[in-house]
Amino acid sequence: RPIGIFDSGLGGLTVFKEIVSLMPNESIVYFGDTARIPYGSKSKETVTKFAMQNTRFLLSKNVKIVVVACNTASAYAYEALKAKFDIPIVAVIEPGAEAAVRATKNKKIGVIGTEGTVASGAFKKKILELDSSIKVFSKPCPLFVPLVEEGWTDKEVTYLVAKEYLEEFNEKEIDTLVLGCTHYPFLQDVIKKVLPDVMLINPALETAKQVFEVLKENDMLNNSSEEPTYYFYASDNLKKFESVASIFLNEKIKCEE
Ligand code: DGN
Repeated sequence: RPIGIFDSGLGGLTVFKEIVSLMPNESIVYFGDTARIPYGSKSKETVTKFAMQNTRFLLSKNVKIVVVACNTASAYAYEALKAKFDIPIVAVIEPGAEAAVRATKNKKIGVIGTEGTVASGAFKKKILELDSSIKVFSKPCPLFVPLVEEGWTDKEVTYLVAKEYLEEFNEKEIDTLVLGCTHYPFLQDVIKKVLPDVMLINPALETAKQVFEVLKENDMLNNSSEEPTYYFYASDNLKKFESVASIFLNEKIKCEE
């Protein structure tokens, strides 16, 4: 049975990529909710409803685990999904928070994400649960998602926006910053220019490691030598999904509705 992944759109392909590189035997079904992106500015109730529907869709494809690759959906709906569905569910918040706590030396961590993710306080809560002596500074950076979607990852305007959002973290003297939104790892170079001495945490990589652990614990890893299959579904703009995903993954993909 395949691994199921969903995101509000294309950004969760960062998680897809990390899972493929860590578990090359595993088949994957990916769903991008391109008809309803962005999740970042919607309410908890709405995002939770979408997350439930997306999970049911993946279950209809017979997946063995559901990976919530969207930070906003993880922040708002992870508990509800766990309570509702009788299948392992992994979300991006917990692994990202754990990696940040391991990385910080001066116990000052910054968290950036969508308005929804920051308003939920999910990263902060998880970090403080792990170490209550840590200081957490959170900031929503809503303009980052459209800049990445536009492909403007190395434009001057993106640097200026990053400077405006992030310069305050230099005064706060954080040594670690959680890139708490699927799109932000694409801006690592620009963010590094504003915060050169800060360690950047990409939750996608940590999430892939957690998926591996959960599958292993449940004896669900695929041990057969059959070629894995990858299926991509999107709820709108299939052609755009295909072209951007093909560039991003370095191979041609087909996407179904
Ligand atoms: N995937 C969303 C997240 O990680 O929060 C970002 C895109 C969005 O829905 N705004």
